Amino acid sequence: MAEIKGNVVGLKPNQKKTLLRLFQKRVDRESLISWELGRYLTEISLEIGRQVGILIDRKGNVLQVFVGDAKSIMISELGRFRVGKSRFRGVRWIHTHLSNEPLSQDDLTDLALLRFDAVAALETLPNGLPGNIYAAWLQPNDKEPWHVEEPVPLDLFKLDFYGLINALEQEYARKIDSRSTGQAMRKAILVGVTTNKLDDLQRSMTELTELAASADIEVVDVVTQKRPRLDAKFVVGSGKLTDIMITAMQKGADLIVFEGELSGSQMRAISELCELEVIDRTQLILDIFARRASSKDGKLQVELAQMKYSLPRLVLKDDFMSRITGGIGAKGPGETKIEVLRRRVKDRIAKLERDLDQLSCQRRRRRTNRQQSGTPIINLVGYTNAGKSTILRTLTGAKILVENRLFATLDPTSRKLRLPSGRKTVLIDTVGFIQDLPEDLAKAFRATLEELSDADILLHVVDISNPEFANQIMAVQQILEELALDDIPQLVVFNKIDKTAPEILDSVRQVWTDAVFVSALQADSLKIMLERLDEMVASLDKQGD
Ligand SMILES: Nc1nc2c(ncn2[C@@H]2O[C@H](COP(=O)(O)OP(=O)(O)OP(=O)(O)O)[C@@H](O)[C@H]2O)c(=O)[nH]1
Ligand SMILES: [Mg+2]
Repeated sequence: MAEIKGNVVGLKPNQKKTLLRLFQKRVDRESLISWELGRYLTEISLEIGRQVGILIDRKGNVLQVFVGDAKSIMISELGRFRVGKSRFRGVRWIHTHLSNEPLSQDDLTDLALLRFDAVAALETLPNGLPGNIYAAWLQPNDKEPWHVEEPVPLDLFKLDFYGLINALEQEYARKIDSRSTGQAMRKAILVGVTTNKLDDLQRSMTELTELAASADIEVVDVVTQKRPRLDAKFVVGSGKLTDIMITAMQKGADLIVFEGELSGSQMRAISELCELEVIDRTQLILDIFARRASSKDGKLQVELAQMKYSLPRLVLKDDFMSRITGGIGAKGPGETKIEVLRRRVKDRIAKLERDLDQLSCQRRRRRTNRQQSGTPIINLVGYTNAGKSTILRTLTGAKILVENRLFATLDPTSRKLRLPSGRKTVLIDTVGFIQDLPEDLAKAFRATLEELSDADILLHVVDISNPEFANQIMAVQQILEELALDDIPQLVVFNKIDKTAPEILDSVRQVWTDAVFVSALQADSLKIMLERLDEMVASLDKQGD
């Protein structure tokens, strides 16, 4: 039943009746609003001394009527007008002002967030007739999200509204389609919030951008915010979130990636509000790992990490759960759907762990054989993208993947390597490290990382051309410590000297006197590294005697 919404307290019965009669009004579909309807609105507004607003659909029907106060008006309960992402809402929002003022920031934000076809404010003249009309609509280019028309008196306002909206909507749909079909990359806004220094956050955002690229995600905007405290519900402030939503709409983003780790309820709250997919850094890394995993071990380990990550976050996704659990499996007495799902995930985790244990037994046998042969094992370790695989490839000619992305390598690869002295060794390449390695991932990759403990020597590869190399060294050392690998003899290899400024090289050489400096792309530069390895292997032999 038709009803007037908003600030209706104190209205006289005949005023309410006048407002209710708005539901019988129609606008022909070519125009934004007719003079007659405008006049009806301003007259009743003047009489009740409050703003009056209406929602009109594409056919020109009045769908809802709202009453505000003298200065403002709010729209509530829009849920049932929701539409797909590629379209506008098919509804325009027109309300009166009691004076001659432009659209407010709230009006424009509503336009953008609620994807109205248009918003307009109508001036109420002292005699109750309509004055100026202020209209605005969304525009699909990248400058401003909306176009605001110059105000004109309503009787002079001429606009082919129907034609305009159709054209705009087609343009929007084209933009959106180009990203959802085929090869086009997903578009994301990266969001970082900190209670500490913005500089530190900035560095993490740079790495997050690289992670996104490694997951084939195009970054359309990077948003950072410093707050005294993180918002419990949305992490960022609500004003910032509004900005993010508007930018997402403008630039066609369908994903928000948060730098920190989000709880299940935060993720859900944000994605429900924005109608966008929301993930955090850990999920992004898991996603990259999932795309890269090719061996049986790798796949099992990634799935295990994903399951462990999702277990504590399952709690809130009701509809998702009911879809999964609907009709499948026996439900124990008294068990709720969430418990059923959790139990399944736990079962799966247990199974994955068993499978991985088995694989790690097999590996252990292989490794024992290798150790018994007395061949020294040299393991490449280091920050992701440092050039580990490139070194292995240059030295052994191994046909392995080398790529300018984070986490190009997931599965360990080993090759025989003969040192200048003629000594035979085994050189192993492994998954790269990253700062704040997600715990679930570290746990899941236990088997892979465990293998490092067999190494006789660690070749710690550092990308010295990366401005963050010092922090990266620390991050790697910390992970080695956590894995109790920090007592294995280590040779620090500064790589990519071909693209590093000489001043930087000089100053690092002075501090790191035990390290070697190479370019993995130039085989010659690796000679000195091999000689040092020879020395280290020789001293291992002495220790062994
Ligand atoms: N200019 C230059 N580029 C290099 C050098 N070494 C490696 N690269 C490039 O750096 C990128 C990363 O090399 P990878 O060998 O894949 O690095 P990685 O350490 O194995 O990385 P992950 O497997 O992702 O952990 C590639 O684009 C390489 O071509 C070097 O000495 N100089
Ligand atoms: Mg690699």
